[in-house]
Amino acid sequence: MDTYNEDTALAILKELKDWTFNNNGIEKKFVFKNFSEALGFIVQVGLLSEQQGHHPELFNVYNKVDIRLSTHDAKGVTDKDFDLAKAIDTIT
Ligand code: H2B
Repeated sequence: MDTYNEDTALAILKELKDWTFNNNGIEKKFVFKNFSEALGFIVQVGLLSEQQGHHPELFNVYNKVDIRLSTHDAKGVTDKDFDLAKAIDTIT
């Protein structure tokens, strides 16, 4: 699968909300009311990931969840990452 360079990735990201391009991946930070809400979100992201066969890097501290998406097999950002990002945005 083709990877996108930074310029093209940034153009596609304009159609998404608050995702940034960093070090050949796309990233977004989420803040919730408490750990329970954050954990519920993580579980939903996990289910989406399993549906799509594509998995995020997740970092959680209490009510915060940082997500980083990249396609490890392709060593960059592909449509799989944008598809998962769009799906994640529908559950927030
Ligand atoms: N997730 C991500 N983010 N990148 C991958 O390259 C990847 C994945 N590969 N999930 C998938 C699983 C692959 O290993 C399996 C066999 O589909």
